[in-house]
Amino acid sequence: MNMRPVSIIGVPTDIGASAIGARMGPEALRVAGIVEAIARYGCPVSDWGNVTGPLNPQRGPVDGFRHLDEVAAWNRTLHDAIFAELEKGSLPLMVGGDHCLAIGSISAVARHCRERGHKLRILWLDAHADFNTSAITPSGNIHGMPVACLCGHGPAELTGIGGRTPVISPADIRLIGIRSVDEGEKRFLLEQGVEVFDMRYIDEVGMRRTLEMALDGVDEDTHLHVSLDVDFLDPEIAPGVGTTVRGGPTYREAQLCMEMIADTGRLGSLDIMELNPALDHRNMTAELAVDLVESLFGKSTLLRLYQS
Ligand code: 4U7
Ligand code: MN
Ligand code: MN
Ligand code: MN
Repeated sequence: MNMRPVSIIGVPTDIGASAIGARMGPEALRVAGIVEAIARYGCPVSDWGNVTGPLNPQRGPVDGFRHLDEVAAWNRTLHDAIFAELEKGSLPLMVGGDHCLAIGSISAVARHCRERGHKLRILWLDAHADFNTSAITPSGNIHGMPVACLCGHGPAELTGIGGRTPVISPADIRLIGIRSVDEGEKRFLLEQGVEVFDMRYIDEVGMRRTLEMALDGVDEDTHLHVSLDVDFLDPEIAPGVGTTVRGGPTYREAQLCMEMIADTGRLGSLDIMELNPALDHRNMTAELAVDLVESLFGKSTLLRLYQS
């Protein structure tokens, strides 16, 4: 179980998305009790409030990107905030905010791993692959591009944050829960050899085997980063997101996923992204996200102690 102090950093923006509202995600997660939920399992936790950045001007795409300058500004700020937490020995928990912000958080994590000689494994839990580039994006929204940017495919403002391009190699990341991929994106994923555990795979082999595969090779030198896009979850249980896609993991499948991650004891950093309270019902999606976070920090551990 994690015993590193958890540092919560809110990032109130929807600068990389079409639907606005994810800017309210950090507050909705606080209202749902994210701080208390982590503290309940004995983890020291501090809430550092929100970082700040440019407003969302809601402009159209320019050369295949919407809001490139603003996205870069948010991500630079975030990189610095998260890198500082990692250096202190904390486990940074970024609460978003749209998913373009994972460029900043993962750039910090990758730099930390590089400097400390840790191996890095990223689990990207999402309905989407987020592997578009300006040449193939159907929307220009940068929340559909962070995995590509991290792998070095994107504008220099986004691929070089943290001092090295590419930030990660495709071998560092596993995409899980995927069920909506654009045509060009599909080809590019295959070409780059990104490992994708799509919903068909989860249906056929189950969440348990999927996680065993995705965590294969994780050892005591590995820093495990989890980037949870809340649209990973089935929209029946998680309606509060801008880009719902039917056919996602059920409540128990999602819990099992978190429990298996907790069991590794290697969780080093976490993003909870894309929650859009404007589209939610009575904060139910925020409460579900908090429930899943509890599992990541050891909720089921006590039950397992009784069993053994
Ligand atoms: B998210 C999309 F076209 N692929 O690029 C795009 F379907 O962070 C959606 O996973 C991206 O929520 C969704 O705009 C980004 C679209
Ligand atoms: Mn998504
Ligand atoms: Mn995403
Ligand atoms: Mn989304």
